[in-house]
Amino acid sequence: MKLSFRWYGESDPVSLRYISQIPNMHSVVSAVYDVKPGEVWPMESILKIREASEKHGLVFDVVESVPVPEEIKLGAEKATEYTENYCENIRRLGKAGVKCITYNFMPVFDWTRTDLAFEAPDGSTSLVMDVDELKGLDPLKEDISLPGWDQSYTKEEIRGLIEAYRTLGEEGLWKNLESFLKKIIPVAEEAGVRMAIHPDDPPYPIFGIPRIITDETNLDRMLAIADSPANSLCFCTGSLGSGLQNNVEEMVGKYAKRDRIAFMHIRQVKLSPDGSFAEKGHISSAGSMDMYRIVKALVDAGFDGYVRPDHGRMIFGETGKPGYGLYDRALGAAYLNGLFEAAEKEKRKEEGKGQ
Ligand code: CS2
Ligand code: MN
Repeated sequence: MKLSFRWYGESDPVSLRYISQIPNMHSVVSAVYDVKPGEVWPMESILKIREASEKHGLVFDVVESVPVPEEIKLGAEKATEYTENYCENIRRLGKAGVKCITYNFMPVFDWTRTDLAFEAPDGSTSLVMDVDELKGLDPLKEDISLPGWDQSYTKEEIRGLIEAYRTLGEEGLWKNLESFLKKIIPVAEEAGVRMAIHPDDPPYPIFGIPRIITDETNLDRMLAIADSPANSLCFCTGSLGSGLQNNVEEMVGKYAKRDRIAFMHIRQVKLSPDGSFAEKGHISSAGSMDMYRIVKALVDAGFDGYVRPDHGRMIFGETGKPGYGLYDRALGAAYLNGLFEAAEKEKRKEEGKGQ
């Protein structure tokens, strides 16, 4: 595996210098943040990230994300032009040495939580979702805004988008995903890039808006649209693990064996029977997923893709972007290093090759 860490660019309070000090750190996961979704990224901005990473002995070979504009997801008039621009971004990133591009197909909202700084008894804070709090809300009736939402939309625009997606429905969204993949995957193949779709977070519809990258049946359906390693998953344990329907440990093994995981986001959640969940420290004992089993499944399948610790808690008094502080993600990285070392040694032993 290649250990990686998300970096939000020069304005990120977590510097590349700090990231490079984490043991075994290999790749920088970043993006061009000052270009609107749907537009082409200037080559100069892409190369700037590469140079900055190289200065610290790191490789810029993973992008998260090239956002898919709503027009593509909705199949609107501009979809053709924006898809062409998307293909151009894939070509440019491939030329700059990027091997993996993360994206998602979530309508309107990326991840959704009801609280970004829920305090645990130990004083750490993390992102949580309380399904009861969510149930009471209807963004078409009330003036609401949840943490994590794109603040650049006006309330009226959000209303319009929600209505459009409710009309489009699940099958309409599948159709638009299919057209998009049919266009971009051949381009990715040629550019030597693996496209890695991030699951919907949480993995169920919210406010009557369809969400389709949610469970095993739908992951199978998505991967079958283009049966190519360039059409792969960004397997986010936290996102899929927030769905009561998902057995994450088994799913990781299944897709890793088929070589359809390009990128692993590893994080822990504590899931309640009603579907509410809280993000936790990475270790298995803190939440609902067995991290050793997840890593073992990857190692046993010969996984050689990218791994990053996903969201962390805020600890040691750190302040910053919710989920993306340095300390808890660095602890997560150290823990993952340990799990991989153990699983790799175990595998060698099982194969009779000793330590
Ligand atoms: C998130 C997302 O869970 C995560 O990794 O922070 O913002 C994620 O980067 C996007 O959904 C990927 O497109
Ligand atoms: Mn993730």
